Amino acid sequence: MRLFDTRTGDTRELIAGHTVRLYVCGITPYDATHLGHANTYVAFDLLNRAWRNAGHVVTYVQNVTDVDDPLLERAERDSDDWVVLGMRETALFREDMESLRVLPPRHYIGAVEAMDEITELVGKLLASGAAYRADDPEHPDVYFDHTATADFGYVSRYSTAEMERIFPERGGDPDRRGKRHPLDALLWRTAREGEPSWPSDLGDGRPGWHVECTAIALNRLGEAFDLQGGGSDLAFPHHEFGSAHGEALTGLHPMARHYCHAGMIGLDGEKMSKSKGNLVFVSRLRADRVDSMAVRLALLSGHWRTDRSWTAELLTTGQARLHRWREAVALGATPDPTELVEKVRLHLADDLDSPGALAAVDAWADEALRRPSATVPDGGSRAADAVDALLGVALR
Ligand code: 5CA
Ligand code: ZN
Repeated sequence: MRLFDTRTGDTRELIAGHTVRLYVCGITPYDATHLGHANTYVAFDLLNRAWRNAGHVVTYVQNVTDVDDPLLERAERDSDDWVVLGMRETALFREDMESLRVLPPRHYIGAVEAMDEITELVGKLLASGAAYRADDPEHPDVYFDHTATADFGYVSRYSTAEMERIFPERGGDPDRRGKRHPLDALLWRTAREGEPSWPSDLGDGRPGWHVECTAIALNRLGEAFDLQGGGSDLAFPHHEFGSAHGEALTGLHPMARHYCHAGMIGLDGEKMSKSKGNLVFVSRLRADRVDSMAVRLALLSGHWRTDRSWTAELLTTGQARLHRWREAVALGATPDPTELVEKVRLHLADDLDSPGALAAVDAWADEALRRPSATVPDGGSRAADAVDALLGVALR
């Protein structure tokens, strides 16, 4: 399996043992799953399927950021209970993923249920000197000193200027008083009036965002796990700090062997994001009786790392493709799919080249629908099984 690695900036062989240890960042459940989220999970699902198909056992871990500022703010805005909001959106996410045939992770862990793991990790970072208390007697929050590990910035490979620009846009608090450096990231926020908090040796409070993933990943996958994944907006600061936390804890550099980031999906040219409100929800499409397999094919028609837009045309093309593939499979007797299956495997092993894999199935379906003389009786069902196993598209 060759995959592009954000950290090294090149496409390289990912040499995995029999068991592959995969961590993909989960949702912050304050709103429904849009096609941007879906694209990221479908991309890593493709990887999961390619590994399994090659005989690996994949230990897949994913978190749910079920307590964080965006969730609390949305609950406040809508006079909703943040716990109920999180539960509702998490349940909807799981339904959406199931409809898209995204294989569920082995461990699906919320920040709240991992609270003890998180506080233990923060305690260790404080004890080692990688973390410190903000110089603020009223709220002595715990921060991670971003200079605690050598070579900070190696995941995203952003310059200091870029990091300083992006940090406040993605949850960072450069102007918080009492910090050693503007770029330092929150590990533990001491209790505030009206906010949820948990008792701990650190004092009552709640966790910062990055440390949640470090604790959940390391405690289930162990040191130097194979791959940390998410959308490209997570490279910095989230994975940068997550890796630095892990490195400060274990002394191993880097925390994960590969860092992979899926491209951003926009709507008609603009990044799809909750704050812009230009969202297409998976659940909306489902409610409109759109076949989720066509949605999956529409997402897979672009390369996983490429930023791209969702358009009505993309979906129409996905629907037409699905129809054609199903017609071919329904013939029963079709051209021998052996070569097709091998081609799809090779395309996936080549940095998850889904457009190449789709084109190979297209060619096979075209040939089948021309009704050639050389066919095998079980061709259709064998092709359907392979397309389902490797691409997650059900054709029957
Ligand atoms: N809970 C954190 C990760 S620990 C979080 O980022 N949650 S999220 O709900 O905001 O995003 C979930 C996943 O969807 C992340 O991997 C994120 O990178 C990805 N994502 C968000 N917006 C888009 C988009 N427009 N296109 C592609 N992926 C996206
Ligand atoms: Zn995460």
